[in-house]
Amino acid sequence: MTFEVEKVRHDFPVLSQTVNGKPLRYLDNAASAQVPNLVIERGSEYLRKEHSNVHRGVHYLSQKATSAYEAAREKVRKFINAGEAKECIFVRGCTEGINLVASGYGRKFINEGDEILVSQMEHHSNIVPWQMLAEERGAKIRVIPMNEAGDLIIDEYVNLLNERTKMVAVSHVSNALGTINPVKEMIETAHKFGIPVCVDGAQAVPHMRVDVRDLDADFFAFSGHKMFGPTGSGVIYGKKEWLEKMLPYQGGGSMIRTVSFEKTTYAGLPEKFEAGTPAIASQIGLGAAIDYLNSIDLDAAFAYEHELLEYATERLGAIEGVRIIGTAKNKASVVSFTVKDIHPHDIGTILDQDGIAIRAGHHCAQPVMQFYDVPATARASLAFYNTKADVDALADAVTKVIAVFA
Ligand code: 7TS
Repeated sequence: MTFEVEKVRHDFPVLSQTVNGKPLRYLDNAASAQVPNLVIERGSEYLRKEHSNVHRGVHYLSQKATSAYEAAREKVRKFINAGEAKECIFVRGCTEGINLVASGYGRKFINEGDEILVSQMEHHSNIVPWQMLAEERGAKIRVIPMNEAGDLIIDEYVNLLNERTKMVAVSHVSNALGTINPVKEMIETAHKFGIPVCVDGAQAVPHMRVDVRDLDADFFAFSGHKMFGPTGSGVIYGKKEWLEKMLPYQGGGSMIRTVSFEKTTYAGLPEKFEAGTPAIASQIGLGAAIDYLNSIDLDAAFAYEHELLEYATERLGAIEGVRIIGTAKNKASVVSFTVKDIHPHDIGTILDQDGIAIRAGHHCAQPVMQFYDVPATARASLAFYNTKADVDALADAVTKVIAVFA
C-alpha cells in the first residue's frame, strides 16, 4: 500500500484521542466522517473574519461571505463535474436534497396512477419522501428487488419500467450493505423510457470518484458531513432542464424575483431553491473539505480503503458465528454483520468499551433488515484514515464479545 495513511491521520485531530483508555478506532464513517484541520480552520477563519449574510449586502463583509459561499459552489461543481455551478443547489444534506426533488419535481410531474421506482436497499431518506409524495398525488411506489448477496436484480428493474414510471430513485452505494449499484447502466435504461433518475449519492462521494455528467444523473444528492465536511452542508445536483421546470421547494426570502400580494415570481437557479439564509459557514466548510480531498492522493486513498475493506471482510468473516450481511461483488466502505444471536446493540456497547466506534441498528434501512430477517446489524464503515490496526482491534473485540456471551 503506497498510501501514506499515518500522514493523513495527522490531519484529523479527533483520531488521536483515547476512548475508555484505548486508542479511538473510528469505524462509523457511514454515519458521519471526521473533519480535517483544513475544514476546522476554514470554518473558524470565516467566523472570525468574514461572517455576514450572503447575497444581500453591499458592504465588505457580505461581499466576502457571498464570494466564499459561491466559491464553495464552484468547488462542488468541479468535484462532481457538473456542467454549471447553478445546477448545484446547497441544502442541509442528502435528506433535504431528496425531499427537494420529491416536492419540486413530484408536485409538478407526478400524477394519479404514476409509478415511482425505489430499490429494496434504500435508506429511509430515499423512500419516505417518495411515499409521502405518492400518497399526496395518488401515485404508486414499486420496488426494485435484490438478491441474497445484496445486488439489485437488474432484469426485474428493466421489467418494472413502463410508461407510468415517472421517477427512479436509487442509491449509488447502500449504507446498510455497501453494495455499489450499477447506476450508470440503470440511468441509461431509464432514459430509454424518458424517465429521470434521482441518485442518492451519500455513500458514494466519500468513497469513489463521482462524475454526474458521465453518469448522466438527472439528480444526485449528498451530504457534507459524510465527506469530511461539516453537518448542515450538502448538495442536490440537478440538470438545469429539470430544475428550471420544477416547482420551488420552500418559499421565502432570496428565492424570489418580485413579490406582491397578487403574485410572486421566482428567482433563477440556484436561488430559486435556496429560500432563507443558508448554512453559509457549513457550505464554505464543505468547499474546504473538497480542497482537502483535492490535496491528497485521492485515487490512492480510495484504493487503500478498498484493500482495507477486503481485509476487514476477511478478518470478520473468519470468525465463527459472524454472518456478513451484504456480499455483493462491488462494495464500498461498509461491513454489516451479525454475531450469533447477540443483539447488535450489545456488540456495539462492548466494542465501545475498547474505544471502537461502530453503528448498531437498522441503519435507517428497515426494508433491508426485513429482507434478511434480522432486527438489526452491527456495522463497521471505513474511511481512508482507518488502518489495519483498527480492523484488527475490531476483529479481536468481536471475538471477545462471543466469549462474553458464551
Ligand atoms: N442516503 C444514504 C445512503 C445514507 O447513508 C444516509 C445517511 C442518508 C441518505 C441521509 O443522509 P443525511 O446526511 O441527510 O442524514 N446514512 C446514515 C448512516 O448510515 N448512519 O447514519 C446515517
